Amino acid sequence: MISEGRLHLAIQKSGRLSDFSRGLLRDAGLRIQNGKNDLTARVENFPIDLMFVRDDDIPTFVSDGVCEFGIVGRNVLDEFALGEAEPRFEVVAALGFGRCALKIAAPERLAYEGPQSLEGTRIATSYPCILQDFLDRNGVSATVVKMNGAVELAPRLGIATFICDLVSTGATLEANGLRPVETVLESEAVLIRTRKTLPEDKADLSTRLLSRIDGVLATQESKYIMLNAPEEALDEIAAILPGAESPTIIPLVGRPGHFAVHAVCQESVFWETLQKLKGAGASAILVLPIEKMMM
Ligand code: PRT
Ligand code: ZN
Repeated sequence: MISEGRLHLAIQKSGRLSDFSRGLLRDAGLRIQNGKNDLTARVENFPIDLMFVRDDDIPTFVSDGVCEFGIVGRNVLDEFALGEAEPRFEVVAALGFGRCALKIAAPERLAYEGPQSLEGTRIATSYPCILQDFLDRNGVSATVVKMNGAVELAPRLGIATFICDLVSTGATLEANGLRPVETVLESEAVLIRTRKTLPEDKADLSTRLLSRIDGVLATQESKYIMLNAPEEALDEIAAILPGAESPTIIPLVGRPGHFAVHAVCQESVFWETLQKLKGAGASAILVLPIEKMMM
């Protein structure tokens, strides 16, 4: 199953991160073959094999070097890492999807005045290590009750007073008469790499893969801006362009003293930015998406 000379990347088989993980790899130009089995797939145009697994197994696979790379939520990764003497993986990129927060929640009517309100209570969670670490850092002693799912039911079942669970919209908490009182961890999907030393050919492939993924992440935020402006406005306009280095300035034919300004902006371009550019003297402002970028 593990082929020599190819990289191995573990992604979630099915769940909240699967489609986004596949989407990211597709945007990085990887053509994923539909394999004969549903555990692995070959990438046609890059020497990499994908492994489809439970998200909880991804940190182990990458730490052991079974897979050189993996995509997993920071919540799952931190829970794993807290149980390890030394991390055997490193986070190489935050991917901007799978965003959620691990929060402590309390029954709506229960008074909460900060972490000291947790003293001596029972808290149900699927993230016992992260929660224990939070309690230790806050000098609180409480009983951590490990549950593998349906954590939000714990207060109603009388298993615990508080819960510590992932929240994205907050609808689940609300539906169960709970309200968030503490944020323990902000999470999103991350790309991780094994710390095991790779042979030279695989190290080169890793660099190529990372450069493609960095390119995709950079283009998600980046925009190409084109505008026209009189010479006296150029300095002010250059200062407004968000995250743009050295814009290209081209003289406009037939309009002496007027220039076209082209720039790659590496931060979000909002309507407010366009209004400021116009106020500074810019006209014919165009904002274009960038399809590919390699720095
Ligand atoms: O089968 P496998 O073990 O691979 O999947 P899984 O069931 O363990 O994980 P999955 O697919 O549910 O989630 C994968 C990852 O998505 C998580 O580890 C997080 O990093 C991320 N993620 C983002 C979330 C959420 N948002 C999320 N809202 N994971 C879970 N939830 C759950 C939460 O536990 C709660 O039950 O959604 C509910 C709350 O959602 P809201 O919108 O009502 O607040
Ligand atoms: Zn899981």
